[in-house]
Amino acid sequence: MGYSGQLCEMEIDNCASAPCKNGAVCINKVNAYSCLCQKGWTGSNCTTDVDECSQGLNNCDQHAMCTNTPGSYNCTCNSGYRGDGFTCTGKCTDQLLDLSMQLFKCNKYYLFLLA
Ligand SMILES: [Ca+2]
Repeated sequence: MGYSGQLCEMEIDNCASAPCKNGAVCINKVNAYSCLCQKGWTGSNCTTDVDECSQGLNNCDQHAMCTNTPGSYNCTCNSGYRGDGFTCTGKCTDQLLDLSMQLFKCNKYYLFLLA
């Protein structure tokens, strides 16, 4: 098995049926194949999503919430923070009113940052 042709001269392409999913690379072997999964996928055929959130494989900011998605994940800044989810900053820090005094306005309250 693993070969075809009268003299068994042709190796069967075990990747012909495209068994590797989600963009994985299929490597043909004698009587077998293996899949090189894209990032975010796992399993013998790369059909199992990696849960980056529960496995700690994400780069979400410490002030962000991680949401698992098929093949990837999303980061969303927590309430009170803004950014792209990978870097979240407090709302207060970008409402600088007086640099010399380090006086910030945080919502309707004023806040002195202690150096
Ligand atoms: Ca995922």
